[in-house]
Amino acid sequence: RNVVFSGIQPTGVPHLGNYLGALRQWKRLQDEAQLTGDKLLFSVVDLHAITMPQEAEALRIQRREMMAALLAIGLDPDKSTLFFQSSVPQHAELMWILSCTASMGYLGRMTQWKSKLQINNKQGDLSEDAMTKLKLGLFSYPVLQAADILVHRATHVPVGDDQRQHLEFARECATNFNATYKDILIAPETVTAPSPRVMSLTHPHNKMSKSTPNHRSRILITARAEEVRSRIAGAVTDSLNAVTYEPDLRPGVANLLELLSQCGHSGEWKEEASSPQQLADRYATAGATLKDLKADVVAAVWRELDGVRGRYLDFLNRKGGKWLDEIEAEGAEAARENAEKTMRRVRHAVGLGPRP
Ligand code: AQP
Repeated sequence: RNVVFSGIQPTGVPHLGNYLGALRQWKRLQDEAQLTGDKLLFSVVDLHAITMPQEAEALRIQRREMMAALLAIGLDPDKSTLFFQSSVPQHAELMWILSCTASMGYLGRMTQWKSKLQINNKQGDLSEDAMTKLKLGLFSYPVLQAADILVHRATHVPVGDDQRQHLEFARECATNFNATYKDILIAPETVTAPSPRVMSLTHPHNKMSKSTPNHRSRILITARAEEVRSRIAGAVTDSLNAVTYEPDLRPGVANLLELLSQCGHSGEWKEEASSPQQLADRYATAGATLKDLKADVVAAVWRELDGVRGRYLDFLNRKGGKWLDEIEAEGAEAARENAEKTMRRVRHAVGLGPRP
């Protein structure tokens, strides 16, 4: 039986990039699990969120908002185990054990901490000042991510393309542990969504991100119809008022075509054209303008998001907020039970606990 695990940081309400890159896939896997019998665990990874500065009260709220958002896109607590990472202490415990066989050299080559600290040189060479700014938690983030996955004996991890490197590292952690102690941990497979990286609407060379200050750069999955329209209308393109698919030369237009391709358009030629290139060819043949393209993108994105906001607000406020707490508590209990099974074997293998 496959075990699927994935996580999302409670650093804000998810956006279209999170949704198309990861969450939509989680929902699809949940639907398929009715046939496959796969076990599914999805976590709001709050311990990861504090690798960057967070205001305590804001984080407390954002954890709940993220849980409500996961439920609003259709994750069902009867079918998937949904929980806060910090409710399951086995994640942090395994992280420590993995840290003792993880290579600093390997972690040093990871790109995420460099991009968060805006270190651009390839080797990631650090000045003394940067060394002070680089916190141990941010540097060792991939070890915790590996523990999240390995503690649940996940076989498949659906993530966005940007997480490939971390998944490779998680496999390395499993191999190191198994070679040092005992063959217990499972090296998981990465499942990337067919969606490539969704780019920022204001800076289409950067990925769409929750924590970028400019709100106009993203569309939240809880957006109202009017917000979707105004964000797409304001999306940065260029001065050529025709549709072509040239990701390097015209990243803004390419991003819109990718979004349309992902969300599916409803034009009469929808059977024949679905890839961004095919869509661009159709628009070019029809002599369409960027305004025409944008109108179709608005409609397509709205078809995906219609209804999410209503469900999100309902879940956040049900039983004065208590309903969400109950759902999380049940999920956390199931996740702790699952993780503890692995940890008993791990503790024994390392010499920290009795035979399970
Ligand atoms: N722009 C994106 N396109 C496609 N997939 C994306 N993901 C994130 N941004 C895009 C995928 O969403 C999942 C959850 O991401 P995360 O919350 O763990 O953190 P992140 O990748 O760092 O996402 P953000 O939105 O950019 O958050 P902040 O601003 O907090 O760093 C992952 O599977 C990721 O691949």
